[in-house]
Amino acid sequence: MEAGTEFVPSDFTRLSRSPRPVFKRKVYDDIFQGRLSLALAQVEGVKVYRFSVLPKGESAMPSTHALAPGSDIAFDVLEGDARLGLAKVLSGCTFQQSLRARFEFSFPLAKTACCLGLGERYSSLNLRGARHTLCSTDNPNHDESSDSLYKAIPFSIFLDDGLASACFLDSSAPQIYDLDSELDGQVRIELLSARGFSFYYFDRAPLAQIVAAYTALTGRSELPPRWALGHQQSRWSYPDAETVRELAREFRRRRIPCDTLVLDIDYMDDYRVFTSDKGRFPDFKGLIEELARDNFRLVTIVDPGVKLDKDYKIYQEGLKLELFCRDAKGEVFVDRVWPGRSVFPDFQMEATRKWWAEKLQFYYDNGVSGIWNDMNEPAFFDTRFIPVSSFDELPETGEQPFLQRDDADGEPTTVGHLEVRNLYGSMMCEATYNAALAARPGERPFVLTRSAFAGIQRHAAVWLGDNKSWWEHLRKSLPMLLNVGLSGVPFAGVDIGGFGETCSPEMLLRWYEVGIFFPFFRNHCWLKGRAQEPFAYGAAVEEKARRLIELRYSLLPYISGLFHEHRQTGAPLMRPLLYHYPQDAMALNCHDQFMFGADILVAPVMERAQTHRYVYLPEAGSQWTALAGDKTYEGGRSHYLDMPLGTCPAFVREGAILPLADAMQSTAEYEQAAITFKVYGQQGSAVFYEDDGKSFDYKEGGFAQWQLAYSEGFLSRLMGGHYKTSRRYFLQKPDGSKIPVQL
Ligand code: MIG
Repeated sequence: MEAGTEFVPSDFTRLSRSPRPVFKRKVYDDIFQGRLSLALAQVEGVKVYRFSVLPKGESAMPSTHALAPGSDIAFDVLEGDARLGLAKVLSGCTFQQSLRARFEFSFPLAKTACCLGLGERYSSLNLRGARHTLCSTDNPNHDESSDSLYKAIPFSIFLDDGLASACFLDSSAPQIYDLDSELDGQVRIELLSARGFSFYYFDRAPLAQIVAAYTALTGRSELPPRWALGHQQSRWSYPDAETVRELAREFRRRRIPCDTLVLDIDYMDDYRVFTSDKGRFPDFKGLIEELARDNFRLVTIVDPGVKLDKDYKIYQEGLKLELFCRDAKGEVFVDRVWPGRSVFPDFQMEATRKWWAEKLQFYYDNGVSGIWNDMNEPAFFDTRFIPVSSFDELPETGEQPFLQRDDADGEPTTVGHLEVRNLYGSMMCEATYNAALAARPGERPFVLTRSAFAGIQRHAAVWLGDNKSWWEHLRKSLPMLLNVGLSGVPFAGVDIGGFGETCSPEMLLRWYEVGIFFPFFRNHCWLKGRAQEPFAYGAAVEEKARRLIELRYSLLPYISGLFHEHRQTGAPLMRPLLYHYPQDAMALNCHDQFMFGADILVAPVMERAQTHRYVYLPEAGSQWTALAGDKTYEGGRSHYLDMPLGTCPAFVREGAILPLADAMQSTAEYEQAAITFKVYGQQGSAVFYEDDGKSFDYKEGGFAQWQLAYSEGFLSRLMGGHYKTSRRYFLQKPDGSKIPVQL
């Protein structure tokens, strides 16, 4: 499971490393002979150019499933030479096919441009000055040498002088982005593939508009079920029913809000997916019912590896239906993962996805609320991948670790695994999402995934895998999540407290201080370290953690509004400061703070034994108010602030009105909770959104969207929808007084 170690089959070593030291970048001639075309569409006011490449011998453009079905964006084919056309719109861009399975793009990068996006990168916010490889990899060691991680999202953004442009290279094959690592002012993109692909260029526009256009193309997240926005508690593993019951009791007894308990791999019978262990979970369904009575949801992990066991029904079925990946000799591909020797569903085929979705009914029949897809890069214990960045080109199909069959366009064609590896996780999630829809028609699914390709936001939330209980990983979670968000994925988080190693009480609190602003809000860790639940470190820590988690619940009306905003505009919830303040030089270089929506700025402490920090608040002439405590600060400068343990490191923009819910133990109490509209500054305005938090009725008017305004008095105007609640609403005026209001 270590990344970057050597590889099988032995043939591959031939391709792995150059025998001589290399002093120069290899330069290739162009050998391209296929078909090119350039087309243009206006998407969200952005000019989007599509440069399509069909190499000689390829008959059709393969589908990567990245584009949202039914997004019906019409591209007009542009006359003339496509290459020259591309060089004109993306000025100075060259394109060539260098080898049978290698394509290259290169274009100049403005001196001051900041590079963003590319999904999950172990990097600070600006990705410039490095090479970034996109090839889904289970790398449990996230450090400075990390390159590929679990996700591969080929959407790169270049921000310069207040405007952004972007590229989306829609291919599921490995890609390497060299973002001026040679300091020669060039972006070089290598695509290691022999198949056709499309390269989209988004012409200069404000960053928010670029993200809007990209998500118009690849889709946006539907609204998540409300419970999934609450606090989730996980561990590898809570091993038996009694532990789970006790965990639930502890949360309620201590009045620490929590919605969801998560079962990791040990709930299964010897790691066989679609089973539960009869000994440790004698009444799986009964346990879930019991938890539900106490307003807990249960999420279970599902891995793709199917145990190779001739007496196991799932294995027998998949074998008979020929749904598992096979090697070049036609043998079913076998590798070890948690169940021991295992086989791997070929999710590239629709038949496999349908079958998997049917099998997933096991969980829904038992009352499970959401599915957590792990190990879906896919990860193997034995097969080691040489970093693809050391390949000159993609190995021939027959030389790849195994083959897959692609039936996106009808008759299945055989394709080497590496051509579609980056899609494996996303295809598993598509199956899972559809399974949830089938099992619970009309209910919003919750799917969580580790591996993902462009467009994943349509089917799943993501978390960033095996971080560690390190201060550096707490710090890195900000820029990493920010780039994930800009890559179209709003519902994202990292393991609070850190997954590996051992968390300290101080670290847990600091992580919760910022974690309450992660869209996906889950505490998770392995079994080896110390327990990491919010009550694991004594009364003083518990009290502070409780207050922070309570604050998360009070923000739920605001958070629901942000998801609604994402659906309308593609905006992520966590945004770099430059998203809202692109002309502010301080904002441009800031990766230890972020905006949570347009109204809240978060500036957490992420160092051990640190009780103060500089907080930069943008916009001279405006005023910011601490979300907790109500102290005010001037905008347009930095402040050196006292931030003791347990602090809420958030500041609210002047002119905002935040909808804040009364405290609750779980989202089951949400509909009864009163909401207070709190005005920040002497006057304010806001859009307030609400719906039932569980169905898709919002697509047919089952929501209410209000325009709120306060100057001397309070005004509300219904802008859309007809959803009504019986809850009470209050207004908290600038002087602190609170009065009931009607919507
Ligand atoms: O090889 O299921 O990232 O969250 O607890 C480790 C056990 C497999 C990796 C996931 C982690 C999960 C763990 N999994």
